[in-house]
Amino acid sequence: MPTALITGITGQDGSYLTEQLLAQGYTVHGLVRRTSNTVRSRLDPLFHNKDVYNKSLFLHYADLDDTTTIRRILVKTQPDELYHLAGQSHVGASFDIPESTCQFTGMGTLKILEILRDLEKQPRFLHISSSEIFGRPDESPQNERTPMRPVTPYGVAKTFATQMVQLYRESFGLFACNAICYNHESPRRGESFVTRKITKAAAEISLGLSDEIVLGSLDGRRDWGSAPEYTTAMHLMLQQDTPDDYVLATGQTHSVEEFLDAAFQSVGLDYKDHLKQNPKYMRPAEVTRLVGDPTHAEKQLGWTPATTALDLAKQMTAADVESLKQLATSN
Ligand code: G4F
Repeated sequence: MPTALITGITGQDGSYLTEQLLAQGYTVHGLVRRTSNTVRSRLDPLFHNKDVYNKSLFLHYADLDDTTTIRRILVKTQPDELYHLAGQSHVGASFDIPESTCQFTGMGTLKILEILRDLEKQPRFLHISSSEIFGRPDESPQNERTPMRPVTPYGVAKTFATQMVQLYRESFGLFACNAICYNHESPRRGESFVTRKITKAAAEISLGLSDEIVLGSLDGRRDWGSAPEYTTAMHLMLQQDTPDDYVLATGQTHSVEEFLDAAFQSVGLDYKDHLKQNPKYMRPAEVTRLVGDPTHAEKQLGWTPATTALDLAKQMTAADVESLKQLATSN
């Protein structure tokens, strides 16, 4: 059975992809950062499963700038597929930490491509790119041929990485693909992203644990889809005969305000009774008109996004209510 290596395995996408690959009989290796905090909550069920951990799932310590260690792990594990999900992924934070964002998100990808170039057995490679590469595009919806016009440090770093993947595919013949992902969410989304921040606050307020939510601008519109649906498509990209880039999106946008309203309404609340706004959550520049055209993924991969943003608002709020209730009974 095939072997996969995943960078960013402890994240939202990494955890869903790991579950999907293990269910298909893969052996999965994951790179994790060495920190004193060993909590990896999204992987906990697999990590504590004696039939899985160190049988078909293995974790290895390596930072993205530690090329010697990454090369050693690649030579030792000989993966058939390499999913590169790791990197600083918070757009707002990238304005505060542009250097490390470019170092990990941009240069981190180039460093892996350079290692792959020298390997005898080259795995198929998938880079998780982002709609942020389009920034303020001239056309809507965007597809794989839309010119890149990033307006955030994160978007610039992702543009560099995306173009390097294309260059290594075209110049060095690597089987290297970009999954150009629009926002994709789930109950496992990090709590600093707006969707999860909203659904967690709605759940807390509905249970009487808090009374307010503090946000930045509500005007931004996003093409929000479901994370496990997007990781399914990521796997399909590496099963094709030839490498290519694919936009993963729903083709529909909603404003932050619409998502907020749907989440609060799902637990019988009016967000206007609880909202405060703070400029600290507003960004020096915002992307505009970002909405993806997933036609290429639909035709080539047979992939269709099924979950809408408003479904996600309800599902994620219900999951947050459930986990808060469980926490209360376990304490
Ligand atoms: O949830 P967000 O932080 O997501 P953003 O910036 O679109 O980035 C996410 O999606 C990209 C595309 O897939 C990824 F490349 C990237 O890695 C990440 O996963 O913000 C969404 C919107 C923005 O308009 C922001 O200004 O929500 C607005 N917002 C309003 N108040 C807030 C807040 N965003 C955050 N994070 N926190 C707030 O309090």
